[in-house]
Amino acid sequence: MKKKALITGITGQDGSYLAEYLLGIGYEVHGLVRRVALEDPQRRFTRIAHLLGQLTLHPASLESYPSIFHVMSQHHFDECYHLAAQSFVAESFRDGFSTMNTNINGTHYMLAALRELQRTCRFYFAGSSEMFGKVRESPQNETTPFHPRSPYGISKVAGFDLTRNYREAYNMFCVSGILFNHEGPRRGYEFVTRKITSTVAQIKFGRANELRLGNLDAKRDWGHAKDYVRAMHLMLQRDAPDDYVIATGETHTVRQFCELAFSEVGLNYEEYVRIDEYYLRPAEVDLLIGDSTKARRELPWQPEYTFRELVSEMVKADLASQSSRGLPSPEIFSQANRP
Ligand code: NDP
Ligand code: GDR
Repeated sequence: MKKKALITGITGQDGSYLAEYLLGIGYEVHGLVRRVALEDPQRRFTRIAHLLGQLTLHPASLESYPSIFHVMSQHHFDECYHLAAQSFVAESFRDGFSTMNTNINGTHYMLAALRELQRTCRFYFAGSSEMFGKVRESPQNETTPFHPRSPYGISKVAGFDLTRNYREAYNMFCVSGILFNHEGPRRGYEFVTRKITSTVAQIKFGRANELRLGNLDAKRDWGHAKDYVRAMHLMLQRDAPDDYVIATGETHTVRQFCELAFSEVGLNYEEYVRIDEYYLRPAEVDLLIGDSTKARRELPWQPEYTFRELVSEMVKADLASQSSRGLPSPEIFSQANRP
């Protein structure tokens, strides 16, 4: 019998890689998507376009418990990966209320519907290193206290607590992955890595002449999303539910990311990068570096991509896109968001 998995956020970076991975190991894969996405598949399903014939998609809203309940009442799932979220930290400062609503209530609705209808379905919650925020120790592991620095981080701590509470109160198999930043060619254009690599490609093709960024000194533990979705699956294969930190154990500054990305095309980042205060955050997470010893020992899991390979793959993919068609500048998205 094929195992059946439900993925929320299947149209996002991780959802698309996870769907691909699960299909590859013989799962039947279902996804929850917004109704508007079904009405506009060409634009909304770009990351899963190549998988559409193999997926079963259900319209549902994270803001509506009945819509989630309805899907759960129609199908039995072995595993549920709850990835859908307002995932952009900067946006959570601009609209903390909708971030909280989607990320906290959405998670609660998923858990409550499972409890009501499918108690044996294993549940994965997409926790985040942003929960550590103003870090109390380095590197950060499963016992490091949380000190979130944004509405997004706060919403993820609430989701983590809800997930743990369903595990403890109702004896359900509910786990959180505490994943550090993970990237790849399918990353959204507003996140700093993709903003850098897509602009590097535009500069190389003469379609842009500068890259406006905020804090170049922030340090992140960046891995590849393909490696990280394998860890999500492994967490649901354990005998007992538990939470795991997933990270490379290396940290780099935004500046170092720029340096490497520009050097991939033979350019010096200092000639193109400009500091724009608009991109500074009201409260910053200065340093993240994860200790994934527990995951490496128990799942067992380890990343395959190096930092250098990640940057190189992202730059090459954006160069290929630029050579085949013009992409909108990431500045267009960001400018549209300016108050
Ligand atoms: P993306 O932003 O690429 O994808 C987010 C997904 O959530 C999209 O499918 C989006 O759907 C969906 N979504 C957002 N808001 C809603 C809503 N109101 N109702 C229904 N669906 C919604 O995120 P990632 O793939 O990068 O991340 C996946 C999860 O992992 C997120 O929860 C994120 O917070 C978390 N995370 C990510 C990390 C990373 O470095 N990537 C690290 C740690 C945690 P649509 O396409 O319709 O907008
Ligand atoms: P992050 O990712 O906030 O860590 O959250 P992001 O790529 O947005 O920022 C990383 C760091 O880069 C600095 N930065 C800029 N960031 C953006 N987006 N744009 C800029 O111009 C810019 N200049 C500097 C930021 O200040 C920050 O320090 C990601 C998301 O995927 C979350 O959903 C996830 O939970 C965490 O990673 C782990």
